[in-house]
Amino acid sequence: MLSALIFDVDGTLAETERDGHRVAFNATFAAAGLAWHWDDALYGELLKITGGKERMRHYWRTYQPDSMHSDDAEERILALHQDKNRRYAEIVASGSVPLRPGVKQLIEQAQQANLDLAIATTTSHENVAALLGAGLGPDWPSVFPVVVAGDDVPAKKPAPDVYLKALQHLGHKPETCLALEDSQAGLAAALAAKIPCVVTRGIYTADHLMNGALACLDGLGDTSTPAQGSSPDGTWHGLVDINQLQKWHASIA
Ligand code: XBP
Ligand code: MG
Repeated sequence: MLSALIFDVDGTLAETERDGHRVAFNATFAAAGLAWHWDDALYGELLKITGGKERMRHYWRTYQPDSMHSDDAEERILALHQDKNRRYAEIVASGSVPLRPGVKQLIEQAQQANLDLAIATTTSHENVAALLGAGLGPDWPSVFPVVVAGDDVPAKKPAPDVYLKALQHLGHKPETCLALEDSQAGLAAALAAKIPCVVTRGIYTADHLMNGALACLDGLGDTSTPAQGSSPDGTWHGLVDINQLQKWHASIA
């Protein structure tokens, strides 16, 4: 029986990457006097590297090795990341990065069904607080009592670490939970922790291979725009609500 939903954050709860993190990274680079600019297409490539600090390190080494000295690069990357997160928090607090359609409703339905709710993300606690504060209001920590962030564990997604730690906090077996993810790396992380996973593809993950997903859809859907994709029942379209997730989950028990 389904006992908990474990949500990814970036791309799953909201389309935070293109209009949130990316915009904040670029503003940070400009303010720091770095001639770095991540356009939409390049950012899609760079997302293969999970984690903002890791992404900047990779970009510096691969694309702009002469732009920083190795002696103080690590220190600068940490400072850039802090500034990026401050700017990201301002962007999401302005309300310009809303929760994806159906997310708030699904969370409310899961609460009514007495399911536990958790977050397993690559991003930081501060960024989760900024997004959920704006999307769910100040009481969001009572909605998500378990939040595991990238820097809480040795390895970020696609490693299973954040999911394994979330399972520990929840006290549930992996097969009784369901992960919600938007990306190949997130799906791989959930499956490596043996948690069944429903994927809602996003802007940057429309062409990711999603082998092993319990269902793979283009979103949760809403009353005017049903979700479409594949499910245990074959090609599927409709609204992904808690009853549907419970049915899909029961089909693999
Ligand atoms: C997605 C990520 C993150 C964000 C930026 O995380 O890879 O790195 O792009 O966040 P998820 P930080 O989908 O698991 O939520 O800069 O805080 O790393
Ligand atoms: Mg994601």
